[in-house]
Amino acid sequence: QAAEHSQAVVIGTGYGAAVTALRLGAAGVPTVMLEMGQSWTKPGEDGTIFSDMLTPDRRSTWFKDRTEMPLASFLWMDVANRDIEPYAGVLDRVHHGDMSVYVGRGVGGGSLVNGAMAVTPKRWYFEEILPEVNADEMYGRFFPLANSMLGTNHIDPEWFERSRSYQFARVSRAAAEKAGYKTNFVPSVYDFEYMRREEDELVPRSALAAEVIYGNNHGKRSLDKSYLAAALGTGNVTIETLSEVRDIAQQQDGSYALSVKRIDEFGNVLGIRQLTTQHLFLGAGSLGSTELLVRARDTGKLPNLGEAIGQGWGNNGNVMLGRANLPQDLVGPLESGMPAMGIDNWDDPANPVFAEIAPVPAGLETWASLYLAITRNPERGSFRYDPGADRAVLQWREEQGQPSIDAAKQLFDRINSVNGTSYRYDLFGDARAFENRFTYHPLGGLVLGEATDLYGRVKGYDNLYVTDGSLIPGSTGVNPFVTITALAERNIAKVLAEDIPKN
Ligand code: FAE
Repeated sequence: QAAEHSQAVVIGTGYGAAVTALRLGAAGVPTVMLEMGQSWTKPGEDGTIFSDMLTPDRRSTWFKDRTEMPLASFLWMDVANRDIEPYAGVLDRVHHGDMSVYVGRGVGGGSLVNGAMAVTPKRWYFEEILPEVNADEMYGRFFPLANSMLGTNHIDPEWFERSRSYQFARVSRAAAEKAGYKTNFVPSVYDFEYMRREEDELVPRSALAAEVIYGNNHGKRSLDKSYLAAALGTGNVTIETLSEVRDIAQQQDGSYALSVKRIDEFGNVLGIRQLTTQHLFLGAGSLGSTELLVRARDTGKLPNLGEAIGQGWGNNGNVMLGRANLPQDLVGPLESGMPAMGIDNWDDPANPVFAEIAPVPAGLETWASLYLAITRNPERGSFRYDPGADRAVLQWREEQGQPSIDAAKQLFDRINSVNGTSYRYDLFGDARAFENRFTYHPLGGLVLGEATDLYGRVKGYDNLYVTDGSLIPGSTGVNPFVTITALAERNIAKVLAEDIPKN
């Protein structure tokens, strides 16, 4: 069977991929996007597209027979997880020894499952992690462009103060402020006006109905509603789903040949498709894009790839923890699934921590305050190719997470001592207070300026590009999708101007 050809191919449909496809399509370049997950547009038997967190079904999880929630237990009881039928569900937890990584699967990538927090990093920190990127241009042009395209909006502070669904955040804010810490509202791509109507029971509930990590049926401006809708609207972009790129090779004429495994939603293999392209853009996320290039290098298909491929991976210093609230500090049974506030101690040189005040949308009083802390952990992991499994395996030891725990502990010890509270030890399946065996924020593996040039062009090859979170060197100091989006906008503007011939 002869290979099909497309001028440009974008692998994945997450943030980096979606930006790239839109800009290519708008410039008139015929572009095929290849996504291993499904398109989440068809309602299931219950009339909804996604399942919620309290009664997850097969749609929740990527090919597992049991769900794998970040909060493994409550009062040490295994109440969070459910047995399910293996299926091409929306959330994957990819296991790599001591670290597992949550990623979204489907058209929209992580935007389908994430908490919608749209945070622009502190400029001084951005300049530190990516010193060779022009910060004036990023903060003057590309961050504002990314936020406007993503549909970032801000909570009405007056509504926040009286909303039942943010009582949990007000309780956490009071505890942090009593200890002398500053809190900030965080912008979001969840529509706060919609949420307000949810609370008033004027519209179907989503954030207020325990929907977040398995997808939101309403309210969220995920990429399928923003960048990808615009990309399809150019008429030059098509998206092929349930299509996983397995191998990349270069042909004699310099073009790239891809092997694409096609499956149905139950995992039955339908075939291997061959596709060739002039310009290949990797947007499969930190794990996905890094694996593709580590595999291509170590199987000899792209032998000019260098040592920097697979290096510089970090978890954005993620660590999760819970505090036990005082008995009188009720948060109530209704918690918005979308965080709207963080404890911002990032500017403290001695102990920088940015802790998102996270919900526990359990539908009952939990007496718990939950946090996802982002810390400045200098530890980095790397990927090694395992030929037996044909997989790139992350090298990361549990001890490498310790600096994150130490930083979070310093901040929350103080909050606890000032407030007379303690940690929750019942949330992570055993008696630990700090969970650092998973991350929501995989970053790096194909670091900008190391594995690629300063615009994401892979070193050693022409017309081969990285667009996603794998460019960022392990840390952004805030939740990463705005940074990934803005950097992708900057890079594709350069590539379109210099590398792609005008039709
Ligand atoms: P990503 O969005 O991961 O997209 C990669 C896509 O490529 C996915 O759709 C994959 O299925 C697909 N793919 C992978 N390998 C292949 C292959 N070989 N062939 C074809 N397709 C492939 O990449 N960030 C924030 O800024 N704010 C938040 O509130 C937030 N909350 C989060 C909550 C959760 C539960 C999770 C999991 C993440 C959260 N994040 C948050 C992180 C954010 O979603 C993540 O940084 C971005 O999605 C990464 O964007 P990329 O473009 O790198």
